[in-house]
Amino acid sequence: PQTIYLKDYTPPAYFIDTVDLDFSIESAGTVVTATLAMRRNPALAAQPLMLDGEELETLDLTVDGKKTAFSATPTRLTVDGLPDAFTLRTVVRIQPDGNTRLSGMYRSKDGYFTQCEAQGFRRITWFLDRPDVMATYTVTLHADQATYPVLLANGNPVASGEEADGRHWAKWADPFRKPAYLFALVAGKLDVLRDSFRTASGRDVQLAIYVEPGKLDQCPHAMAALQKSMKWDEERFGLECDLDHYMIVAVGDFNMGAMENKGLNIFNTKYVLARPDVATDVDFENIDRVVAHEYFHNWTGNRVTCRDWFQLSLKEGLTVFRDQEFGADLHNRQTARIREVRGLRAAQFPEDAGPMAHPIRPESFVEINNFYTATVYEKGAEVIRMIQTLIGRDGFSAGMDEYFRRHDGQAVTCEDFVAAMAAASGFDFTQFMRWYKQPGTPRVTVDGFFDAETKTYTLTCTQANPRASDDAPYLIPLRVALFAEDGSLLPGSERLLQLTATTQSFVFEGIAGEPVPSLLRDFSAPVYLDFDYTPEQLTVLLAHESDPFNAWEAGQRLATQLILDAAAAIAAGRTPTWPASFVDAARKLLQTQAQRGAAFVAEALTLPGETTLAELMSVVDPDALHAARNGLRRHLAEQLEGEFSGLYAGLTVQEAYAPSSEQAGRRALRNLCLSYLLELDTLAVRQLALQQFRTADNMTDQFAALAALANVNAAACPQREQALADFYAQWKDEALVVDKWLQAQSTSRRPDTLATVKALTSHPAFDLGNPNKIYALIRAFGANLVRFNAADGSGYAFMAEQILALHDRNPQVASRLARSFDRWTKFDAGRQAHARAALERIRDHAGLSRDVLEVVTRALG
Ligand code: DPP
Ligand code: ZN
Repeated sequence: PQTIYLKDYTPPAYFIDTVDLDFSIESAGTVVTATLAMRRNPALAAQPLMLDGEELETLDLTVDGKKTAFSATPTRLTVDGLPDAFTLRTVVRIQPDGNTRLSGMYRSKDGYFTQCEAQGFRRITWFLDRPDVMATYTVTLHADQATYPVLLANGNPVASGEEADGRHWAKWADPFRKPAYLFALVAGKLDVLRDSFRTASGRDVQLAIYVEPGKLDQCPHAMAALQKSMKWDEERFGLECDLDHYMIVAVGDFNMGAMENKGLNIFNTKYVLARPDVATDVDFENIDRVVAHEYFHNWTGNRVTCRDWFQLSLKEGLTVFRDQEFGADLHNRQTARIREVRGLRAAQFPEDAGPMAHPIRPESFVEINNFYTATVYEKGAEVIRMIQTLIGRDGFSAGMDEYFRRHDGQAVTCEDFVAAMAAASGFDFTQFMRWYKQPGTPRVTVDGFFDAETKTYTLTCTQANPRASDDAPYLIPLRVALFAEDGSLLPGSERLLQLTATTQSFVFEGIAGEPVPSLLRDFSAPVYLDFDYTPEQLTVLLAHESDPFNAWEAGQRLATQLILDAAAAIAAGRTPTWPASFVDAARKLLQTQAQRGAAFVAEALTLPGETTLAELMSVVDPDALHAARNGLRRHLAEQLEGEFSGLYAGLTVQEAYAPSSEQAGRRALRNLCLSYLLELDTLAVRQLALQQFRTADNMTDQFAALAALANVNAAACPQREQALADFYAQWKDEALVVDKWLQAQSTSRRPDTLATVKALTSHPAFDLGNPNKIYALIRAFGANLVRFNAADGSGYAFMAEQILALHDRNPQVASRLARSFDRWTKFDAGRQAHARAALERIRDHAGLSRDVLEVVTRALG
C-alpha cells in the first residue's frame, strides 16, 4: 500500500462551492444524486478533475447537463477537458445494508447512519474528499415513511412532504461551508428529547437528542451536559453557538466514541445513554466530557478545520484540552488531572515507545484511521496545555481570540494555531514546535545539590529523547516547589522553570537546609521525570505537597519502586518484603480521607497499573509483575483490614443517587476498600460483595461488586458465579450493560480468563458486528497484560484469529485489535517467538486490509 507524506501536500486543483445531494433510500440500495458547483483552482496549472470514491456503482454523470466521458477505477473517477467553472452531476448507487465497515452510510438495527471522518464521504458519492475543500450543502432524503419517520441532515430543516407509495421526503440546508468529513444524515424510527439553549447574545438554539425507541429516560444527562458545555464555552472562551439546530443522534454500532458533524452529531450510545441503574459515575462523567468535546469541535474543528489529515491534532489535541478543562471545572479538578495522567501513561507512553510511535502531527501514514491515537489526542492535549502553562490563562484566551480572528472559515495547520498564540502573547514558540515534530517521550533527569555554605539549592536538569531524530533539546515547562523536611512549603520556591538546553541548572537562594524538591507539579509536561528520591522524601510529599497531582505522584513513585523490586525478587525466586513505612502512609491516607477528599484518597491508593509499570522494565516478566502488584495489594489488605472495613461501613451514601463528584468520590473509595478486602478472599468478604451486588441501587456500586468478584482467583467461588449469572439475567436487554459484563470477565486476573473469553465469543451476548462488544471482550483482553501475554502464546494466537475474522468486515476495529501487539518486543525470547508467529500469520494473510497491514508491518519492523 501507498504511504502518504505531509511534505507532498498540494492545494486542491478544483474547488466545490455548493453541494446538492439527493438520497433515495430503497430496498435495492440508496441512490445518491450529487450536483456540485465546481471551479478550477486558478493558482494551479490546468489538470484533469480526479474524484475519490469507494464501493460506488456509477449510474450517470453529466457536466453542465450533458453526458460526458470519464474514466473510473474502483477508487478514482477522472474527467478531462473541463471548463473553468461547471456543474457536475453524478448518480451512484450504494449499499448501506452491506456496509459492515461502519464508514460511509450504513445500517444499524432499523436505521441508517453515516460516519464520514476521515474518508467515509467517498463511500457515499464521488467527491474531492479532503478537508481543505469546503462547500455549502443542501440535502434531500426520500424514504418509506412508516419505516423511517425521522429524516435528518446537517443544518436547518427547509421543507418536507409526502410522496407516492407511502414514502416521504425532507430537505435540509446547512448555511455553513464545511468539509465533507462533517457531512451526516440519519433515517430511522427514533424517539427525541427536545430542549433549547439561549446564547449570551439572546439567540435560541433548538436542541434535540435522538435515540432508539424506549430510551428517552436515558437522555436527560446528555442534554444537561450539552447545555452546560454551551454555557462554559461562552464563559471561558467567549464562543457562542452559531447554529439554530443542534442535534445529537445515538447509535449502537459505531467505530469511535462520537462525531462532531456540523449541527448533527452522531454518538456511540455509550456516550449518550445514562440512568443511575445502568451507568456508573465514570460513565456519567465521560458523557459530560464527550458531549462537550463534540460541541467544542463546532468551533475548534468545524469553524476552523484542518488543512489536511496530518493536522488532526490541530482540532483533536485542542478539543481534548478543552473538554478536560470543562470536566475539571464541572467535577473535581484534582482527580481529573490524576486520571488524565494515569490514562496518558497507560496508553500514550507505550504507544510513543512502540512501533506505531509518531509525532502529534505525523509526517506520513498509510491509513489515516490508524492515527486517531492517544498521541494525537491525549499527548496533543498535553502540548496545548503546555502552551497555556507558558503564556498563562489570559494569554491563551487571547491566543484563541486571535486564532478565530485570523482563521474563521478556513482549513489551517498546526503552525497557524501556534502562530496565533505567539502573536497574542509575544512568546517565541520556535523551539516549542519540536513537540509537534518528534515522536517519543522525553526523559528529564534531575539532580539536586544543596550547598549549606552558600545556602543555595541547585537543580540540574538533563533532557533526552532517544526516539527523536536528533539531539536538539525541547522547550519543557517544569513546575517546581521546594519543601522542608517537616513538609512546609519553602516560601518563594514555587517556580515555573523553562528547560531549553540539554543540561541546565537552576539555583534557589536562601535555602537553610536540604529541601525536598517537588518536580513536574501538575504534570506540567508529558515527560518521564527521574529524581533519586528517598522513600522518606516521597512520604513527605505524599503527606504535605499542596499540589494534589504531585502528592499523588509521590505515592505512585513509592508504590512503583516497591512493586518493581518485588517483581525482581519474585523472578529470582525470593519472597518480596514490604516496608512498614508504606503501610503507614497508606493508613494515614485512609485516616485523613475526610480532609483530603475521598476521591483523592481513592486515586492515591490505586496502585500504578501493570501496563504502566511494564514500560519501566527492560524485559517484562508479566507473571512476576502481576504477582508483585497483587502481593502488595494483599499486604495492604492484611495490614489495613480494620481501616478498610471501617471505611466501607462508614462511607455509605445516604442521599439519593446523583453523579456528583462528592458522591462519586465516596463511592470510589468505598468500592476500593471492598476490592482490597476481597484480596483476603474470606467467605465473609465474598458475601459482603455479593450483598452489595444485590442491594445496590446504582450501577456504580453494583458493577464494582461484580468486577471485584470477577477477579476472585479461587477455582471455586459460588458468589462470583452467582453475581455473573444474575447480572446477565438482569441486564441482557441493555446492550451497554452487557458490554460491562463482558469486560468484567475479559479483564479478570483469573488464569482461566482466555478460556472464558473464547467461550464468550460464541455467547449470544457477543456480536462481531458491534464495535462496543469487540472492544469490551477482545480489545480489553488484549490490555490484560498477564493473560494476553501468556507464556505459551495462547493469547497471541487467539488475538490473531480474531483480527483475521474481522479485518475484512471492519478494518478500523480490526486494526485497533492489532495494536494489542505493540509492545511484543519487550518480553522474553519465548514470548517474542509466539508473538512474531502470530504477527506473521496476520501479515501473510491474503487480502489483508490496509489498516491492519500498516500496524502489523510496523510491529514486525
Ligand atoms: N473527530 C471525532 C472526535 O470527536 C472522532 N471521529 O474525536
Ligand atoms: Zn474530537
